[in-house]
Amino acid sequence: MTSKAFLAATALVAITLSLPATAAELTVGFSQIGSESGWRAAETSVSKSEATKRKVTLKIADAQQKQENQIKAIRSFIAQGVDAIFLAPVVSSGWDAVLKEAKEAKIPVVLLDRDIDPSGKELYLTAVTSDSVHEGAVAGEWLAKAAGGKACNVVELQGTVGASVATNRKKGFDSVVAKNANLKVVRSQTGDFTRAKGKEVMESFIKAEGGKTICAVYAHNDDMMVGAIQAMKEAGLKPGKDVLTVSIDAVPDIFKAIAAGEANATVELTPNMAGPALDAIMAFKAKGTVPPKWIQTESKLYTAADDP
Ligand code: GYE
Repeated sequence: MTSKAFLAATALVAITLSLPATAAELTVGFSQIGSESGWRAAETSVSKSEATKRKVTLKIADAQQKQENQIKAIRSFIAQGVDAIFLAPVVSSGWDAVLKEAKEAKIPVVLLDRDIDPSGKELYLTAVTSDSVHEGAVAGEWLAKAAGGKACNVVELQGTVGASVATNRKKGFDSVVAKNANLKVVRSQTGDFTRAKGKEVMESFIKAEGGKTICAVYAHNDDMMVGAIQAMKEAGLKPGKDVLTVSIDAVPDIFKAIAAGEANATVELTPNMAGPALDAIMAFKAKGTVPPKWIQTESKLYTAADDP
């Protein structure tokens, strides 16, 4: 081999070695919150199939709703040297230290379905989420129309305390209430996004308010509404008829309730957050393409009129 040819050959080897990982070689660690809702269970299974479609190895760690478990999972992903980390942050604050560790290890982080505080903006590559303030506003606008100007006492079931989606869905709904003097939120409490808590809190609302004075229930997710519907039925109320309902997620069980005339409206949220996140990571790894800071998914209202 001439020295020129040798140089060319070694250069080629060097180029080959430095080529970015192909999709088949990518391993992504996903710190998932848990399985508090039907929506979240769907997100987990869709994430698995989206990863399989793209030949990406996806390692999912279930944090059982605890931020400390999520922090541990992220540290373990860093130690394993994964190519990227997906994080569905249970609450919005307290991520700076661990995300700095990921950044130092040069592992890109993508947020899925919830946000972290703005101070952490530099610590992740992109966030795949819906506009959760808008979702709350869509729910509020539906109720404003459905109430038709009549005085309407609303009870609100909030999501997990400190979760971006709970703060934002409340904010969006409140902005509509502020413009409609007939709407009044008389009770508002967390139901932690679960069916069991949604039922329990609704029972306490009914006790405190006397069921008949409640005109509408707004729940930050469908699971809490399904629990609330149960509570209303047990108290002899007719959800969907005497009491208007609007919630968020569009899971199969709320459509069943809508079809049965026991719920009125839901705002759809796609469980496919991982698909766009994987595409962003693959393009980033292969070509250095930097995605937009926010990849927004759609939110759409469904009622019985849509015949879902
Ligand atoms: O709406 C709720 C879940 O973060 C968008 O979390 C997600 C929310 C979803 O438990 O059902």
